[in-house]
Formats: sequence, structure tokens, C-alpha cells
Amino acid sequence: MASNRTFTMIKPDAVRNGHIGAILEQITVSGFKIVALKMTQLTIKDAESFYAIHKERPFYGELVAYMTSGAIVAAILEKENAVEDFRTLVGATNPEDAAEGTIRKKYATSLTENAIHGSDSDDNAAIESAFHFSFREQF
Ligand code: IDP
Ligand code: MG
Repeated sequence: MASNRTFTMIKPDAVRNGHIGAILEQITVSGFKIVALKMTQLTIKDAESFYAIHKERPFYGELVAYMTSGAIVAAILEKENAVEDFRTLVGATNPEDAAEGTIRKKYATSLTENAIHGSDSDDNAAIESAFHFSFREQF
């Protein structure tokens, strides 16, 4: 059964470019309820472990440098079929390929600096949520 929660981060480029409010608005009008929220900054160790699955990829160093370059906004979102529906709202990894109206199409800077993260499975949503939020920070 699909879980009803997913995890997101508004990434440093979107925070720097002043898009926190617009992105949170688009998320909530699309039917997602925010059940955890914080502004924070990843350490290099945080980013390396969060993206450990990409360790062997050529862009890993660039990705870690970018993700630690400024503040992020982390959130847990609730909606029926949350993981899949949120990936649709976020759009393709490369903003040039992202569908019209998606968050990456509207707010991403480049393939690496692509504005927002969305968990790719229920298991990863749970792992990533626990990475950022204690039990009492999840409502
Ligand atoms: P996703 O965020 O759409 O799930 P992943 O393949 O999991 O995409 O990649 C994680 C992140 O790494 C992307 O969101 C993007 O910031 C960056 N990234 C992915 N592929 C590339 C690439 O080919 N070049 C540079 N950066 C990339
Ligand atoms: Mg991914």
C-alpha cells in the first residue's frame, strides 16, 4: 500500500532566489498538508550521507558542494499517494525536461541546482524524514 507521507527539501538555489513562499504555496494548494517544517543548512557530512547512493557518480562532489552552499527548507508532506504525486508535482530531474507548471520547470536553475527534492519511495521518505526530524517535530 502506498504511504501517505513524503519528504521534501527546497534546495539552496530556490531559497537564495526567494522562492520559499511560492513553492510552499504551490505544494499546499496541490493538496499536500505540511506536517513538519524547518529551515536549516546541511553539513558536508549530512549531504554526503543523504546522497550516498550517488557516491560513484561524476556529479557527486558538485552535488554535495551545492547542497551545503546555503540554507534549505525541509518538510514532511501528507497526502494520499504522497510519494508518487509529489514527484509529479516536482517534475523531471533536469528542469529542461520537466513538464510545464511543475516546481522544477518554474523555479530550477540547472540540472544540479534543480530547486527541490522529493523522496523516490516510501522507504526513502521514512529514512529521509527521520534524518531531518525528531519524533516530536512530526505532527
Ligand atoms: P531526483 O532528485 O530527481 O530524484 P537523482 O537522480 O536522485 O534525481 O539525483 C539527485 C540530485 O543530483 C538531482 O536532484 C540533482 O540535483 C543532481 N543530479 C542528478 N543528475 C545529475 C547530473 O547528471 N548532473 C549533475 N547533477 C545531477
Ligand atoms: Mg533521487
